[in-house]
Parts: sequence; C-alpha cells; structure tokens
Amino acid sequence: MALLFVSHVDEPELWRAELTRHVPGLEMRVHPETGDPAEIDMALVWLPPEGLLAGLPNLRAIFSLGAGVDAMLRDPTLPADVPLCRLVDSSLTATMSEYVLLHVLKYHRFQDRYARDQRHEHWQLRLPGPPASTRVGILGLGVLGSDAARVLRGHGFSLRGWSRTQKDLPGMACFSGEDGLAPFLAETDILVCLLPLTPETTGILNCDLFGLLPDGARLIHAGRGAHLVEADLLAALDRGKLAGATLDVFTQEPLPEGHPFWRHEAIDVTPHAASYSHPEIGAAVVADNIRRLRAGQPLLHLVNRTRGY
Ligand code: NDP
Ligand code: OXD
Repeated sequence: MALLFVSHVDEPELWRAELTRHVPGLEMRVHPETGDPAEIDMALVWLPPEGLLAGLPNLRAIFSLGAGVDAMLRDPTLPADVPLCRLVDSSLTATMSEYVLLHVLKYHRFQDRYARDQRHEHWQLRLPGPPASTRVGILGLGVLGSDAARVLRGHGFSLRGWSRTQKDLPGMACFSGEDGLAPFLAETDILVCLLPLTPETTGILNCDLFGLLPDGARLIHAGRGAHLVEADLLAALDRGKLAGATLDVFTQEPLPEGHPFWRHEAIDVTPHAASYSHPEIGAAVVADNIRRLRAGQPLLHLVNRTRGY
C-alpha cells in the first residue's frame, strides 16, 4: 500500500525524504503519478482536485498539508467515513505568530505611515506609546490564535481574544459567542483574524463588524479570503473607519491583476504566505499519524466535520 502526495505548493521530494526517514519503507506516490488507485491507503494533500480522493477505494486516512481544511470539506465527494486530520505543527504555528507580530509591530511603530510618508517625500517623526497602549484583538483562539497571543503578550501588547467556546488564557481578556463579539471589538485597535472558514464565519469581516471597532482600527487577516466582504473593507477604509489592512488570503488566489487591493494605499497584500510548514517538522507529525493508523491507535488533529474545523 502507498501514500499519495498531492500539492501544487509543497515540495514532494523534501516531504518524501523526511517521511521515509521517519517511516522506513513507506511508498510515496506523487499525484498525478498515482498508479493503481486501489493501492493507495493514505493521502497527504493540499487543495486536491475535487473528486480525486473519492476515486481511491481503499483510502484509510487523509492528512492535510494545511491547518485549514475548508476547501476539502466543500468537496461533496469527500469520503465521509475516512478520517481527516489537519496539520498542526510547531513550524506552522511559529511562522504564523511571526507574521502577526511583524504586522502588529508595523502598525504600532507607524511603519505603514512611514512607508506612505516616504512615497510623498514627507519627513514626520511619529512617536508610539508603549506596547500596552495598543490593544490587539484576535478572532480565533485555537492553535494559531493562542500562540500569536502568547508571542504578542511577550512584547507587552494589550490583548483580547474571541472564540466559539469560552477560553481562559493568561494575560488577556477572553470573549466568546455572538454576545461576546461587540464588547471584544469595542476595545480592539488592531484586529487579527485567525478563524477557520465555516458557514458561521463566512463573511464575518463585514461593515457591521467594522462598525463596532474604534475609529481608525487596523485589520490583519490571515484566515481565509471568504471571511472578508471585500467591498465592505474598501468602504470602511475609504471613509476612515479603518486606517489600514494587511491581507494574506483572498476570495480569489492569486489575487487577480487589476484588483483594487493591489494599489490601495492603506492595504498591504501578502500572497497567502503568512505561515508555512517546514517538512522536517511537519513530516514528523504526519509520520506519527501514519504509525498510529498502522497500530490502530487514535489519530491526532482529527477534523470535526460537523463543526467544520
Ligand atoms: P483551530 O481549529 O485550532 O482554532 C480555530 C479557532 O477559531 C478556535 O478558537 C475556535 O473556537 C474559533 N472559532 C471557530 N468557529 C468560530 C465561531 N463561529 N465563532 C467564534 N470562534 C470560532 O485552528 P488554527 O488556529 O490551527 O487555524 C485557524 C485558521 O487559520 C485555519 O482554519 C486557516 O483558515 C487559517 N490559516 C491560514 C494560514 C495562512 O498562511 N494564511 C496558515 C494556517 C492556517 P473554539 O476554540 O471555541 O473551538
Ligand atoms: C493552512 C494554510 O491552512 O496554509 O495551513 O492556509
């Protein structure tokens, strides 16, 4: 039996080297060189073409190469009885926290303003207050959100977070559910979105939500493109409700040529690059699950398909 690797962004040979180091004798095939589909019992995938996994009759486990599995769950043919595990690894987590810290510091230290000043040959000293004077609010307090909070706390920022179920995290105010959203937003100067995309969170970053933030708030969005109502963001920026946005994810990726986000003065675009897994680290996590599957033990990081993440 063999593992099928499917990804247009991850480097298969790096993953093969690391996986076979941890699981000697593992046969890994790289899509589209699948061979006999009946010989595939595991799949390691990022954005597999719709229907591909349904065509593997002996599939026993699906391992995602990403933390978010919304695209896979949208595939109506995704085998319902095959366990689906998302990627939780320390490199993916650490790189996301770096991204969040980088852009929180950018806003806190006025680097966005200085970039604009430079374009206009304008010399103006802007002195920030201490980090505690900047209130950062994180939407989603799971693996990524809670680690970003830990890192930001280390830099002295004032923190709050929002999740579906109530959390109790050190050094931050935690809010949950629909009732917790407005009080959470009311004191958030920089809003960070690290939510999974589900029917409940689709379109959550909209004009109503922006209206609940203090005037001049900033957005750092690294969840999924469909969380954001793009026209509402442009309207909020244009009327000064929001002062800036850093966007890593988009409804259409790559962001199409001519899209208004590319040239907007107050928007920074990154190409879905916020976080990434180092194969040396990610493969150890996947290998652990392969051993568990073979030993009939419970798999780690199983997706709850009813909840959608
Ligand atoms: P987790 O599943 O660990 O955490 C998700 C968090 O979101 C949980 O705190 C959960 O609440 C909360 N949540 C889910 N639904 C709701 C809701 N309806 N209302 C309020 N809170 C909600 O996920 P990760 O932290 O690992 O990843 C989060 C997302 O980040 C991924 O799904 C993906 O979309 C995105 N991502 C983006 C990357 C990039 O490079 N741009 C890279 C990796 C991930 P509760 O704790 O109560 O369940
Ligand atoms: C992920 C991603 O979900 O890279 O891991 O977006």
